[in-house]
Amino acid sequence: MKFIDEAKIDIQAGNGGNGCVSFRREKFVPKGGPDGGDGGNGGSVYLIGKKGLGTLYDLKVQPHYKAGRGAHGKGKKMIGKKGKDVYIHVPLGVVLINGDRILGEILTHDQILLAAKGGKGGRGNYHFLTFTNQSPRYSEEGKEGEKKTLKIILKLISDIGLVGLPNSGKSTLLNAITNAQPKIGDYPFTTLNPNLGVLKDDFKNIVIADMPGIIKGAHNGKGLGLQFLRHIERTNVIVLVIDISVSHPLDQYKCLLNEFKKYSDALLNKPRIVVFNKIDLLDTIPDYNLPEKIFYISALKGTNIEQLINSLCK
Ligand SMILES: Nc1nc2c(ncn2[C@@H]2O[C@H](COP(=O)(O)OP(=O)(O)OP(=O)(O)O)[C@@H](O)[C@H]2O)c(=O)[nH]1
Ligand SMILES: [Mg+2]
Repeated sequence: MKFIDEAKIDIQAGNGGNGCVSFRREKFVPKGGPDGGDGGNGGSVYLIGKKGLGTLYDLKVQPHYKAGRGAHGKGKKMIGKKGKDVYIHVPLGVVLINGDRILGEILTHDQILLAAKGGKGGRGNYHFLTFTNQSPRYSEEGKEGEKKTLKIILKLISDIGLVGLPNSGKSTLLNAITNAQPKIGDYPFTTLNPNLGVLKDDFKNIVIADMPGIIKGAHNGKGLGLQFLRHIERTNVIVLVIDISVSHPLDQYKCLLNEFKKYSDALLNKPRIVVFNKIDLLDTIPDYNLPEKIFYISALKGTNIEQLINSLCK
């Protein structure tokens, strides 16, 4: 299914049913009191997190949701039936935005978030019985249900994010250390959408995300950049994947940190490790001095992959 990480939906909760005006009519009771029942509450619209989902594709295809209206009250104090609720299934990691307000986010399976509240049912006329008015001909109308246009964005939830310039070998590394089988190619921007995989031989089910390549200016939306920096925000650890076989490999390191810095401090301050990839193409391996923990690997040949996995498991 197509990877979509942003969608706009129109949601409408149900109106409440009207309260009823009615009077008791019984044999031998000439003047019965008021007995109009309350209207039912309108149905609400909820979002519910579903673990297996990984895209907002469904919301893009079907952007309109409407909950049921409450039924009107009836005589004999009968309450109108409540309107049917609507549950919209969303992947874990979505953020709900209404205008410039964040309404909430969904991070766990079956987590429910109220997105639009149903209108309250109106009260029937028996509520308005007073000493001075024994036969109230008044009842309340049901309230309108909330109506909203919501922006929904998906920020993938993964423990570790593989980040690097195009062609540095991120997807090859994901393929080497997880169950995922991403597309690999000897040209830039092979990966157009994030790929997720679960770390091999690990009982903790560590999820690793392979991101599309990042280029200079990504924070401004250059390349595929900005859209995907968002997905790195939620990872616990960032793995910078750097192609060591090109001249001046450290330029990649500087470029990536620069993009992080311009995007947000939060991204820049996330724990990270540095992986120099493609050492099989070198005769001698340099020894760089960086503040991060460093690994020298060949994702293609599997060199030093074990050590990297062990470190990621910790
Ligand atoms: N020699 C060698 N080649 C590698 C290694 N890792 C990846 N490659 C090659 O580098 C090219 C790019 O690999 P990918 O894994 O697609 O790179 P990527 O970082 O995912 O690229 P984008 O998705 O475009 O950002 C492919 O031709 C890989 O076979 C390695 O350790 N050694
Ligand atoms: Mg790739």
